[in-house]
Amino acid sequence: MRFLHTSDWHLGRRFHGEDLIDAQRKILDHICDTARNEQADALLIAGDIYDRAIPSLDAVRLFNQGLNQMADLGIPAIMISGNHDSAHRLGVGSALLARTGVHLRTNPAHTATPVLLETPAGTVAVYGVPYLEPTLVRTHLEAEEASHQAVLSSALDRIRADLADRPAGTRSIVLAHAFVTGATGCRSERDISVGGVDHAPASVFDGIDYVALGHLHGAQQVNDHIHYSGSPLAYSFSETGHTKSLTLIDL
Ligand SMILES: [Mn+2]
Repeated sequence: MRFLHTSDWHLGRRFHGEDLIDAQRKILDHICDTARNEQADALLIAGDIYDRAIPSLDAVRLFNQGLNQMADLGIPAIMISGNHDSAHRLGVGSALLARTGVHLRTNPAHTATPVLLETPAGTVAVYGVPYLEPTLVRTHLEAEEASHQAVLSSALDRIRADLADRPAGTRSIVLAHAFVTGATGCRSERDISVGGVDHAPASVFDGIDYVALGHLHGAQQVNDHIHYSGSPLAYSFSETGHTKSLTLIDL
């Protein structure tokens, strides 16, 4: 089974005063064309859909167009909110959109409720972990402390518990928006540190077959099964050396 992983679209972002909306429109076309041409079974979008919590009208129009394009693909799209998104605003209508195959996971309460994909090669449970702001979600997730490691660990414990109840052979994918220890940032990610710590160890994702990460704008592998797709466009001069890409995964 094949997945197309992308993140950090930052719709509405401007670059030193330049409007990027046309470039972003072309990128959304390219993402949908690629999903179609590569016969992906699902599209994974790991957060920072918008650049701002209150996006520009042009950004909202483009997102609306993108939703229609994704629904027309005829494959599921699973999307989470990132630290730049307003989870509540992005998540409006998510139950209705799910009927079209576009699954917006923006509520931490739904992290352990997977989107189940039935493919000829078997079942895949796809879990969407929206960006977790430690101080806001700590209580709900019953985390030990308000840190990225603690809240992600709690969310992943719930996911592993759900997975343990599913039939043997069920494969798992987690979407998350986080800074994993050892990965490389650049100048266009907003600081998410809490008490001086902005990262969580890769071990929080132990037991998951593929982790589709967002947040860092450079495409990179943390290890065999944990990847950042990176942003599809450069959003700062610190990204001059990046080769922008989408990540195609055969699981
Ligand atoms: Mn981002």
